[in-house]
Amino acid sequence: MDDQPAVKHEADPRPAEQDQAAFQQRMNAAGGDPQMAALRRVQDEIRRLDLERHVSDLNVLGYTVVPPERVATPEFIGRFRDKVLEVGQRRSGVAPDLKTGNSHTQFNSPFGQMPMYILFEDPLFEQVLMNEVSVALVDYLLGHRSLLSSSRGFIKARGTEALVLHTDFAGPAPFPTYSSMCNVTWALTDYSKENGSIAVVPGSHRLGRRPHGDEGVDQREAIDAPAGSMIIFDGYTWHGAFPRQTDGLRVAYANLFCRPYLFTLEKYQGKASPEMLARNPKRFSDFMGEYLAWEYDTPDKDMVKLGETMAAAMSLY
Ligand SMILES: O=C(O)CCC(=O)C(=O)O
Repeated sequence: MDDQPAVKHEADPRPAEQDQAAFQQRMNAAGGDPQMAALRRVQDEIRRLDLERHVSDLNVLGYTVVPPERVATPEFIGRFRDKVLEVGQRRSGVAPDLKTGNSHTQFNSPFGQMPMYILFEDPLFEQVLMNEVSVALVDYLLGHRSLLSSSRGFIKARGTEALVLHTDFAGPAPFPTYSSMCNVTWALTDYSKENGSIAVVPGSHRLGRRPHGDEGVDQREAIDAPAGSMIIFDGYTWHGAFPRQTDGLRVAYANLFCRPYLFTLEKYQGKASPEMLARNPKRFSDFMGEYLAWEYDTPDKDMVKLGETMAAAMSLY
């Protein structure tokens, strides 16, 4: 990658597939049960990266905020924010005015300007996807072979309407007792209520359904987080956004993930170039869904690949 990785924990240095000895050790410890071995791998990563507090937040609150110094350098966050703004400008023809925000008052939507499907716009977004804190917490919530469902930017100015509370998970209630989707949002400018931060209802992920009417509005909390923070929430957590009341732009980027038996919001399978696949760890190709064997159109389906897909779909971790 010519764009040098600046994310501290840039890539998982020991994915199970590349470290056969560690994998074999876990398999032995798990009595040959691949699901238990996967659970151990997830646990090892949480411990190695010292993420226990964030796992506890995800369980109790349904969201967690990882501080900037744990995820990336200020230099990387600056480049990241500029890339999102660049994509926004390419998509709309509007040059963003980060200082006044006047460029974006025209995007009259609670989402502001929301360029979608942007992973392929710059290799920097691959580094974001493979950030090892993000990978470890996504693997904890959705298992180690979950898929990237969407990659999107948010550029919002003053006056943006409040975004109503919703869940990202779109299935029927009651929701499953395990997580099905999650959202990893990077705040690329400072988040506060006045700045139009995400609004969350702590603990709402446990209700297993989406809010009815105004339910939850009084329990909304703003996320106060400096630029560069990584905000991770369960797909069942009730969330929205406060209206922005300050000048300038609120810039953010979100990767959404789902379990491998769900449809992704955006199409990734078969879309990453061979160069992209080659320059990234294997987990990247799994995020793209390269291993999946759904939707086959031949009578002589590769049963090994189908078995691998079924095992990934059934694995809690
Ligand atoms: O960041 C925002 O303003 C909206 C976030 C949101 O609702 C989402 O990503 O699902």
